[in-house]
Amino acid sequence: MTYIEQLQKKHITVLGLGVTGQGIVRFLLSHGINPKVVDSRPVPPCADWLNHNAPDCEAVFGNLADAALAQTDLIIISPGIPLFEQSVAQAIAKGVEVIGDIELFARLNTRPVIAVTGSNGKSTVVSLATEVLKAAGLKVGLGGNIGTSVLSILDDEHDVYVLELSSFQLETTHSLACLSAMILNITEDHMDRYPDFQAYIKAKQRIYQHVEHIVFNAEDQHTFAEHGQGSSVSLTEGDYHLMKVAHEPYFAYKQTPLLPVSSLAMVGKHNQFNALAVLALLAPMQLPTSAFVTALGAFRGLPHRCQLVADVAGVRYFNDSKATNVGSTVAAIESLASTKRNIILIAGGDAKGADLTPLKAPLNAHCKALFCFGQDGEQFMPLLRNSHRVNNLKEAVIAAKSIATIGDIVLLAPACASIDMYPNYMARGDEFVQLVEEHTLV
Ligand code: UMA
Ligand code: ADP
Repeated sequence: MTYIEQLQKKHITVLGLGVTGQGIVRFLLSHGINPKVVDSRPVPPCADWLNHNAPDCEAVFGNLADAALAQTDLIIISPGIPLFEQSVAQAIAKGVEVIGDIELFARLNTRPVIAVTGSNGKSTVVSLATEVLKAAGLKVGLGGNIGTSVLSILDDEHDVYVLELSSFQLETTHSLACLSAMILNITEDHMDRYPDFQAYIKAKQRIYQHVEHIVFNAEDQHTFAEHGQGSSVSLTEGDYHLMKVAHEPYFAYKQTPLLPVSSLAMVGKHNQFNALAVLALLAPMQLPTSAFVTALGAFRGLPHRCQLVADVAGVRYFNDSKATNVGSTVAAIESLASTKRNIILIAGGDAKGADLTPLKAPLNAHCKALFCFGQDGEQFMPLLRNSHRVNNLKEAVIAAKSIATIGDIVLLAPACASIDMYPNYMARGDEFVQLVEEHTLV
């Protein structure tokens, strides 16, 4: 009996009706399975879609305790719901199997998988890797935490899959076989979901469960695999590293130059690391160098990641709204830093329980002022002497502009999630760009 035939005989509950839940329901329907659909939100994001497309599915919205989760054979759970959620934990205790959509994908997929997790850089690395594979003429399925349900890309058309995986998704993944996989870095994030940092690391480490070619960050021991050899990446000390050839920096493997750093269109040290990560991850694919040259030269980075949005009267404005944790804000400050303390940082929002102290050293070394806003804005105030509390992003942009002088950088890198004031980080970044346009172009 195929795995799909086994599923057809089970009573399945899809828990969560956002992007993931919709992908799961759509997939099950296409195989003749009508799951029960449950969400703790009274009106989940895809409720209308379900009404129109799957009227025969039983739906329970609002209270998980009403959903009889323990009376089902299999729960396919969305990443936003923790396994310790009371009704879920009770179902697990009663012996109900609980998996995520990545696990379902893993059980059905037959193609090579390149998988990436980490606290920062995932989307950039998977997008660049995808561009390289496409430049080599391959059909690539890109999905996961980047925003596309993995089940929506599962078909026979693809030669290879590139998956961005969050710690939440990895918690419910057991059998994902990868050709290569990497944890890019681990710094504190999601401390509102995990009991401690070790638990977050443990979730990320699950990516190495069944990997042929392990790739890790030579400078971050949290990314090292407990079992198995692999390739390390670091600007200075990895198997994949930078080296100079006739004074020109090159991406290199074990002292052999591969291609010049100047072939990378993206700027910043962290993006050079990301390019090395892509070279390491794709090594087992044995692609021609020309594919890397084409993709590295064409890929200019994703929006809202350290993006230069305006240069007005010698003041540069950068939108790094995707800096939703401390590590990414540190990376942004360090990659834009010069010998002058010329950065005016705008930060704040929902800090997700993070310890902000790692920001103190880079702030004091490179920032002339800090404007903080949002739910946890007050927590940023002690980090720098020249800190100011403002009520919103608009006040921050106006205040930053008023003190900026030629050569300065105004950087939105909030080190926080946006959900206290915005629907998502894109809306926050878009508002920043709009405010910069309105208030700087006089
Ligand atoms: N929620 C409830 N009740 C429910 C179900 C969800 O309150 O019954 C809440 C969750 O707590 C969360 C929100 O609804 O606050 C969304 O959760 P979800 O599981 O429905 O999310 P999806 O829409 O399915 O999107 C998820 C990922 N979201 C999360 O893990 C929170 C998306 O990553 C991912 O793109 C998508 O699956 C496709 O794989 C987003 C994200 O923020 C970008 N990820 C975190 C991050 O990158 O830091 C991990
Ligand atoms: P993720 O998908 O892990 O959130 P993104 O590529 O979307 O990663 O980038 C998120 C944030 O992290 C952005 O602010 C970006 O500038 C920053 N960033 C990108 N690559 C790295 C890296 N290798 N190390 C640290 N920060 C990074």
